[in-house]
Amino acid sequence: MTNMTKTNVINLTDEEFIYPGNRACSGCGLSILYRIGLKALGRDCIFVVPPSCLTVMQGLYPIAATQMPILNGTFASTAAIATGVRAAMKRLGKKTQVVAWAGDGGTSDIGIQALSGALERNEDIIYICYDNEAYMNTGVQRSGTTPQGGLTTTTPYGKKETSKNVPDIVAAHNPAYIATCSASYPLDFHDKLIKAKEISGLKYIHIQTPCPPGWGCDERMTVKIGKMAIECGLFDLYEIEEGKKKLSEPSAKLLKKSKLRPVQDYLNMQTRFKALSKEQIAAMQERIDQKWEGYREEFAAK
Ligand SMILES: Cc1ncc(C[n+]2csc(CCOP(=O)(O)OP(=O)(O)O)c2C)c(N)n1
Ligand code: SF4
Ligand SMILES: [Mg+2]
Repeated sequence: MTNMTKTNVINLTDEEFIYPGNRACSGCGLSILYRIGLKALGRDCIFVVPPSCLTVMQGLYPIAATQMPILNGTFASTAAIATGVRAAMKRLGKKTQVVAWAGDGGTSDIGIQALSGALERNEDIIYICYDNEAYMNTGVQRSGTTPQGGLTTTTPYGKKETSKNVPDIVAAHNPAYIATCSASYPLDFHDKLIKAKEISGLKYIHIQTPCPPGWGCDERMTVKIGKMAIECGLFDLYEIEEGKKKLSEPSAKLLKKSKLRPVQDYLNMQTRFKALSKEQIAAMQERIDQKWEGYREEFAAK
């Protein structure tokens, strides 16, 4: 975001787009994102949302929490519905932003074919995946993005498989814009949305979203855990435009450090990782170290 003023708590609009009081758990990372994200999107937008914690948070007419129109669809068709709504808006000569906003289950597993199609056609929509790393709304079942070793009700001894890297899958389609975000940096998310609104074609935003009941942590630790994921180099904030990847500030500043915080600090904050063995944690640390060695070579000279 080089050509625009960064948003801070002083210049962030006071206007609210959700009514106070909703059904999110206290400490929900999604509720932080939703409130701030709507401030960036503004009133001229329509949401397309599959079953998820977000549908519960938004509520049902006539007591919906959100002030903008929302279409609730089936899991498999989120990106397809958004495509159709955007085409209708275009036919009416309207610039209305169409925003598909889905969970990790709805994106990485059940909705991936419609998303892949929309990506390939480079549809003019914003697609947001808030990744709380499991099917939370139905009681914490494993999803494609649940980390290896993570405890869920369907992986009671820890998930065996590695997680899908959804931004990488999306990047293989070469859409107009990709960004990763964190619920712990809502203003970074805000400004990436402002930028996405100005770009035509498909804009994909993937957000790591701590969830206290699903991750097994105290409600007041949400923001700290999200920040820790970045500080230990596990989850990285970046943008990809025209095929070029650029680290965003919270991650870019880590390039100057020769050693990052150990991933163990992040894992210790959540009971979902208590089944991990020492060997699994060492392997995880090794993968992070290798990734950052690559980043230092790739970005340090620029
Ligand atoms: C086809 C279909 N399968 C299962 C469900 C039940 N269901 C509703 S919400 C949900 C969990 C969604 O998980 P995710 O997309 O990660 O969103 P989260 O609940 O974590 O916010 C499931 C499985 C459904 N509504 N439709
Ligand atoms: S289960 Fe997690 S994502 Fe869902 S409302 Fe509660 S804290 Fe938020
Ligand atoms: Mg989820």
